[in-house]
Amino acid sequence: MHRRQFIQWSALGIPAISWKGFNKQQVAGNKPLVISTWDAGIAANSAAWKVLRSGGRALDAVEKGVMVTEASQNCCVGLGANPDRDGYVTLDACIMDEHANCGSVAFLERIKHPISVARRVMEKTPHVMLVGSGAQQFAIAEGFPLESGKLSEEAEKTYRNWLKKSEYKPVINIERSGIPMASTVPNRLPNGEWNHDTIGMIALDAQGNLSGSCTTSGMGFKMRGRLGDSPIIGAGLFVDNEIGAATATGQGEDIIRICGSHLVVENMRNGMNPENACKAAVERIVSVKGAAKCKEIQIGFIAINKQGQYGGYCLQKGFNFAVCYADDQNFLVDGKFILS
Ligand code: SD4
Repeated sequence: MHRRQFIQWSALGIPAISWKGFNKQQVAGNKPLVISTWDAGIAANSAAWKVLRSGGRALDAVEKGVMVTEASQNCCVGLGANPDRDGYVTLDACIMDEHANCGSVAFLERIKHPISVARRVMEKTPHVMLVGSGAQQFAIAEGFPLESGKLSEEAEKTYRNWLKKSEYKPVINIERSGIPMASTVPNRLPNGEWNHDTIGMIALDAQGNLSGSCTTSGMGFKMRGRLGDSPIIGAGLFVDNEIGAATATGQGEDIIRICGSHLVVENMRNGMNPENACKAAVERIVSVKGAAKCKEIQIGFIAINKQGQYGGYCLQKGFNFAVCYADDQNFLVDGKFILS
């Protein structure tokens, strides 16, 4: 479809789709709408949806949504997650609203809700990003309690296991589809590894405004001080209220290299629907890194546009995302992938 035609159709409120490729993702008008990465996105979407269904602001929805994941001891995000290689959990998060206001924290320790600290950075400081002990000091000054710093039971076990070899393999887990998850702990593989460690969420509210959030414990057993894409505006998250919003998960170093989420939004600005915009960003990573090296990593992008269309794309089989646009519509979608 030509760009001009897309814009004309969109302006008329007509879904910019080809009938051959018809599916719900490409239908405009899913509003309000919230989507988020991975299976933990279902519970997070439910919390976000409560805000959206009552006419609330997308910004509140994306904060409340990912707080559920951050608070869960049984998840891969937040203080219950895997530590760095020195045994400390360090958290990164960012948030962005419909006015291009944004806030971010990184290398934050012993604070349960990094996403809320990121929002305070956005709303209460003249800055975008606070890191490390400065971010922690700011959080405490804002009334966030300082938590114990003790590893969760599961993370302690996994860390002890990792210490046996202490092998430094800075690679995000590739989801091994077909391997059943440990039944008691969602997102844990039976060998104790997390399946993934991030949630990115983007939402369109009833007023037609967009916002996004992204929060992570980063790579398990990373070097102390390592940051990925998740707290970096433009890499792990980007929102442009005229066009759309995108967020990323997977190997952060490669997402940063292409300013991934910003690229996805720019692709939408140039007329692509959300799915194709994500696909083109994944293709960019393959062209920068080379297909052979890409087999060792996973990257997934998800996006929504101003018209209420959504989509996602990833490098390898195994990535999924959660979509919610009605009380009874909160479901997982398997991301299409480019490597076979
Ligand atoms: C990072 N992008 O720190 C994050 C990790 C991630 O699922 O998404 N894991 O690089």
